[in-house]
Amino acid sequence: MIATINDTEAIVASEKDADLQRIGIKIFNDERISFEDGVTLFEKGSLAYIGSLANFVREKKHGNKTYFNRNFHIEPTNVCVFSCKFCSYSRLYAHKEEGWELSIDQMLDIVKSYDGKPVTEVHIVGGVHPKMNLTFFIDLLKAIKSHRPELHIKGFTPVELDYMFRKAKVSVDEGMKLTHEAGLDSLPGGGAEIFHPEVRTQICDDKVDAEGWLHIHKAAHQLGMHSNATMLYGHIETFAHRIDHMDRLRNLQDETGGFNTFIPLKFRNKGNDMSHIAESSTIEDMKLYAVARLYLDNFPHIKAYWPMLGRKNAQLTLSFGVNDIDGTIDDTTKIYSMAGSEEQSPTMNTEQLVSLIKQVKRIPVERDTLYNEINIF
Ligand code: V47
Ligand code: SF4
Repeated sequence: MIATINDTEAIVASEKDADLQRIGIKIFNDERISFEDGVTLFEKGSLAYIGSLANFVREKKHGNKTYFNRNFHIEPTNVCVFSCKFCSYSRLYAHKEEGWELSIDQMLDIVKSYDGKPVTEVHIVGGVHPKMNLTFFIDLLKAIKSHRPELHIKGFTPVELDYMFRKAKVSVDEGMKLTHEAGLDSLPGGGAEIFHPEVRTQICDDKVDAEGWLHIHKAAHQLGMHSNATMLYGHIETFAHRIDHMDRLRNLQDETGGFNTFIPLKFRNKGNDMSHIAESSTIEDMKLYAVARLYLDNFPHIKAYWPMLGRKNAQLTLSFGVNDIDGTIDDTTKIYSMAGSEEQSPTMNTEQLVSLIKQVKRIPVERDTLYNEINIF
């Protein structure tokens, strides 16, 4: 149910803090909130207050609609030249016998196993293997497209792309053009972590930096491609680092309009070099989703990635600004089960996903990658 004028006045009146009231009025008047406002929401806002504001924005943009898509994942390898401290998934090249690496034929077999099934997207993301180069991935993209041309390929983070472009000695613009022409349709949101160098140098010092990440997404947008953006939160970052991250994304979105969705990723602490850091509470998770909805006024969608949050918490996010809960995912997705997610086998069929959304009185809508509506349930 969309909030009325009286509801919005009541929400602001329920708040005693003058700064929070002022921010609430800005939201209801459709005014952009500032960097300081974002930090204030984290520092002083109660879950009830910022949640109500975020739900107002969510319902104004999308009513009760909650999107999901039918997709599957391919993870070409978990061998990786980088050593992100939060990663439970990668195996250094020196220990590559402990990891996996798929050939083009093996990946094509995964695509073929979905023949006749109504999936609309394949999400390809993995480690950075020194032998899987630009030519290898161009051949993979072409092979998938020639087998199933209408399947949308969302693939490769700037971490993978930056490495393959540099090794092939092509510029970002050339590299993006080559991969796009070979069949890459859009970019997923991974590899963003926390942009601010005070955090990035501590948790993932050796991979592409913030400027490089944003440059690759900008180049993709300039070719007419869309993309997502993530933020890995709940470890050593401060509230200001979170807002800085969202601010850089909001600025690029003002320029290009190419982002579809923002996906907060909750740090999970099992089996990595940051296991001593406690995971964030559900209250903090919901606040993060709400502030993201309020700060990223130019992002159409906020997505909760349920394999990591768990089904119940993903359901809860739908009251805190989220309007998308990703897709029906094949159980080849290992990145989260290896980092301690509740969802050891992250598959949900469409019926289960639809009933999860209906249980909390929202309207399930199957979408394609670009949010064209396929089915309303
Ligand atoms: O960049 C790695 C994250 C990301 C951990 O665009 C971890 O639709 C939590 O970006 N705890 C890759 N997170 C996955 C990704 C993604 C997922 C779903 C949908 C989309 C999309 C993109 O996984 C990495 C990193 O931030 N990650 N380790 C961990 N221990
Ligand atoms: Fe490699 Fe990605 Fe893991 Fe970092 S998060 S070590 S880039 S697989």
